Amino acid sequence: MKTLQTFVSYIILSFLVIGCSKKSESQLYIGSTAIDTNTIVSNLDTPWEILWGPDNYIWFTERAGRINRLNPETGENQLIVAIPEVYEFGEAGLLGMALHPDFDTEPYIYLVYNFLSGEFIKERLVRYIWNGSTLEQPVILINNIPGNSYHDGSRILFGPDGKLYMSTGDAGNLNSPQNMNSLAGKILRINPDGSIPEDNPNPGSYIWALGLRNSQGLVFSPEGRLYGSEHGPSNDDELNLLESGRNYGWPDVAGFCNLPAEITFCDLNNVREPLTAWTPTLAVAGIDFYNHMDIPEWQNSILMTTLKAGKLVSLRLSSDGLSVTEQADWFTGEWGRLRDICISPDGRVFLAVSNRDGRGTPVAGDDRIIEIKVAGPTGLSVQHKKSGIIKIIPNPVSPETKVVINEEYVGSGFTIISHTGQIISAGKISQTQFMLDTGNLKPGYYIFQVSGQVEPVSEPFIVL
Ligand SMILES: [Ca+2]
Repeated sequence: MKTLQTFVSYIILSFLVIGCSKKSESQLYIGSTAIDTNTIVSNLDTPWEILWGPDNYIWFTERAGRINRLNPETGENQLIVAIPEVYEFGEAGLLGMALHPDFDTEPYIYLVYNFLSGEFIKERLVRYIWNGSTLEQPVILINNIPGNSYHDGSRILFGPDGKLYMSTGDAGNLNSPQNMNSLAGKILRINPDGSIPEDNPNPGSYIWALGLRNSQGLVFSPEGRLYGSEHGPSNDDELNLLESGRNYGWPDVAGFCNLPAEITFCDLNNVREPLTAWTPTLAVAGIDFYNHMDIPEWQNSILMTTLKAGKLVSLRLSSDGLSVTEQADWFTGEWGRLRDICISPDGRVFLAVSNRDGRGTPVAGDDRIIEIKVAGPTGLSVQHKKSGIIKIIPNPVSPETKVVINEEYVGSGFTIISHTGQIISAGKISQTQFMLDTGNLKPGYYIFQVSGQVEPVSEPFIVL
């Protein structure tokens, strides 16, 4: 009987352990900051784009054509739709995704995917409407972009100017990146309705920057600068600061303008050199900007996933954003190929593992999405740890909302940060009570963050 009881207890205990899927799998360190890592969803196939939605869900694509909506708190994953037109072959398939910046009122989802046109692989940008349960009413915004089984890009994201930015690969044609009549090997800038912005650098053209080989990572910094990762050939992966009308050199230039022929080309063609280049290559993929206080080692850094090198690279930027001042590697070999990254408003980092993409060595449970967070309370719960330091009353806010803060913070600076990590406004605290100006904030989730003379603290608030 005792044996049976022990056995039953063991079974119950096993279920309890299995049930605690959110429990930390391993504790690691980022410099001196202890972090926990967790698999929040597993058994995926080549998750390609992961992004944090305004609904506080993670939205992600799988390359075969699936779009998913993941509850990051429970791990519950909802397959929204599978798009039958997607042609997955080699590197081709369903690639980038972006949500309209005013998603609450304009629930548009933008997708880039490869498809077959006769026997040729092409690429298109499509806009769908999210109806609360699935995607409907697809509208093709740009069709028949050159595609191939490799070098298709493509990341898409909205800029602070409300325009959609899209990277395209050279699709294996070395004549395309320098050809202004081809949309391949470019950064495109597009109105949300698919039309060409009037203020693009080349009138009547989507082309905003040229000379790219295969860019699979784009991010805007809080200051509004656009950075891109770029797959080099067998040398010279790049991190670029992308600017309107600039030429990034491919295929005439790889990496810096340092060979005689490259120097000549660069002088003649307004080439902007990369901020950093890597030889041997890492296979650089998705990037995001870390702007939280939880992990000081990553503050003001671009975090870059890599496929071949299987690590996360942090690239700290100078205060003017024009150079990389510090570079460090994290999690090398821990999970395998890393395809993309997103960061939650409270500073958790999520990585998409990509071992089923045809070039990896999948293990049981691959592919997966990994959550990285500081051990203990994260930014969202800093208020609990430092209860009483900042009070926002009432919250959700009203026109009469005031901030009450301890005396020791008078003289400190504060910032209001959006759910995407963008700094919305900043100011200085001159007294222990003051009105919070939220008049120009759109409905959403924000963080009131204080830093300066003493230990930084933050408090989330909601605008309805
Ligand atoms: Ca070079």
